[in-house]
Amino acid sequence: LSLAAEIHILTCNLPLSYIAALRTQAPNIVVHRATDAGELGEEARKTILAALVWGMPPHRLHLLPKLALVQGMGAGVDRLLTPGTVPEHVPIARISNELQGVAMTEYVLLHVLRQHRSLQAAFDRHQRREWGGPDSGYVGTRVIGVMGLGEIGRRVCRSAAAIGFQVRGLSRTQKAVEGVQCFDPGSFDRFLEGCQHLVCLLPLTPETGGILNSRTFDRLAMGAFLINAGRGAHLVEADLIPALDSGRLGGATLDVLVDEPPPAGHTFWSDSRILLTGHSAAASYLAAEDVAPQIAGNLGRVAAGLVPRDLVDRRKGY
Ligand code: OXD
Repeated sequence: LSLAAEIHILTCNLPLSYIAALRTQAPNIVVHRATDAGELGEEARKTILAALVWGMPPHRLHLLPKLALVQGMGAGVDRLLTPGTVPEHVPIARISNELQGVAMTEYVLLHVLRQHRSLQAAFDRHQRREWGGPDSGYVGTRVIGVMGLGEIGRRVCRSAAAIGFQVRGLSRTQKAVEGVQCFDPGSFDRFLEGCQHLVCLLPLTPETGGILNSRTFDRLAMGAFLINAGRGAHLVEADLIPALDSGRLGGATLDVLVDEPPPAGHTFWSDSRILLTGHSAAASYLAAEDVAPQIAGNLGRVAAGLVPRDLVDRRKGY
């Protein structure tokens, strides 16, 4: 692949560490920074081949006649799929890295086990200098429902099953994962029925927005725990506190919210039944060096007129 040639890229906010890591693979990248493609001169606009994007992409990408790739820098691409954001003919790619699954597995197991073993109560007993603790119950009687069976979700499911949990998985199309009971949306209620932990790892699409709502919660076991590490808009925020108040939910760990960071006055900050983890679940291991080869590979491919890898399917929305 032609990584020796100059490759012009546009970004508004790519950290310098990423540029440096990319340069070790593609030494001749030329970086243009702008939040709006219209801020660039006519000549520069004509040279740009790819846009590298965290969160929202630069505006008016349609002004770039040679744009052949919009590379999202995370697993989720919902913001790139907002109509009018990336021109229809431009392929969108996302980051796909095994470490995302490793980090997410660690995150989900941490919080499921924390909930299962009532860790907060142990801290409280320690504070009171109280010895001993309750029997948490056999792990094999506990049911975890994982929504989303992509690469990350499947790894989470397999790891939870290996510890001994009963694991159910939900995906848009029926999947088969060893040791996991798999469901599709047609059997959503059966998937939810009696789950003690509900874990959302879904991509945000028109079908999945608001899926964590009171109707969903009502089908879980009494006192079930919620973990949302998908996108903030999966949760109907107004339904959470009532579900906690009624005892339907026993607690919630939320890595993502619609407004990030939430305002200081947001009720979720001050509710001890809720833990906010600040959109850190899967990012923890991924360094610039881990993603640079994938991005450089895609830059080389588009420079050579080839189709980039790890493409997003716009119809599916992920
Ligand atoms: C992602 C994220 O999409 O970190 O990868 O949210």
